[in-house]
Amino acid sequence: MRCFHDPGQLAHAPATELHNGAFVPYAEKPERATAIAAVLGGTELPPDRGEAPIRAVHDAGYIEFLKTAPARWASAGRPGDVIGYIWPTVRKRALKLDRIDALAGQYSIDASTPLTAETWDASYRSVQCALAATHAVLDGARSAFALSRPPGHHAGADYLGGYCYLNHVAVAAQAARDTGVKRVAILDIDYHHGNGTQDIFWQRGDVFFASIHADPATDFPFYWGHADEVGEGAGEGATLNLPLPRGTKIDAFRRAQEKALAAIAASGAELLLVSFGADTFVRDPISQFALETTDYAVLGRDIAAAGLPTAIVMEGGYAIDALGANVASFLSGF
Ligand code: SP5
Ligand code: ZN
Repeated sequence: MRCFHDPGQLAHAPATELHNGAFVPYAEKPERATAIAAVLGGTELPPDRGEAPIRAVHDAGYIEFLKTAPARWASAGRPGDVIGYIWPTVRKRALKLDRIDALAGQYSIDASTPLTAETWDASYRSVQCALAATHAVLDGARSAFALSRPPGHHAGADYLGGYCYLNHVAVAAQAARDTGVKRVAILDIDYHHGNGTQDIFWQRGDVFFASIHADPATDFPFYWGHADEVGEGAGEGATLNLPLPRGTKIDAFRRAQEKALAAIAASGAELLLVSFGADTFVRDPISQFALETTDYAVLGRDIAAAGLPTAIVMEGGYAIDALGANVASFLSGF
């Protein structure tokens, strides 16, 4: 299988994150990508398709913020990475403010996703990997893998969060639509709900979004991913949320994935994009499902059996010592 990765993605390395009231070492480490790359039989550098595909999904003001905020933060004499601490959420009108603290809140959903001087470039390269894998499949490959990192599925059109800045799978889905693919499906099997992807396609019927994830009543991102969220307007019925309880093992996960794949088949999708997270692993340090390394091959086989051209885009997975094996197991199913 063709695999895309750009070592430039490794430069993004926030030091700490706010977790349960304390600053702790950042879980989304560059070593994640190194561990995955080590088990792939070689990777290709993605071609540079420029900013246009990103701008087709993300807000221009938000892109400007990602590029410029770290320098503004540093020139204000602040130590550390850009991080928001106030959000315009409660009955607030859409004020146009320029203060960096106001912008950091406007363009984020949490305080555990620091923005560094290297973030834009690493995210840009991650988008190029997702685009390369998608084009490989559109050009006739049955499947391809994008070793994107940082992850992407928590990022919305105009916000960062959940270790994500640009939504790689959403940019890839839009690019596929723009090359004439009529219907695209996204299957998100990261432990966490893909809130950014859901938001981006919420009102659209041309991109079907199905997500299997930890019940947001107990897990991040809390405010998205409940079973009654089905999309709106032209998108009503094109969002499918299958939350599962903590402790979920392969049998229940596999049944949920069969349900998602049946809905994807019924949607008429011609192309499948998979947001793959290995944070469903039993020993993941920040998650609470109980999948084993060999289970990922089963999930991969089931997805491949759906018979759609499939591009796989990497999302979460934080048990670094097992991450390479878990990704290799998943890809072996294709
Ligand atoms: C892409 C993805 O998997 N994002 C997950 C974001 C979850 N963020 C909230 C949980 C924070 C847990 N922090 C633990 C830090 C341990 N060093
Ligand atoms: Zn996750």
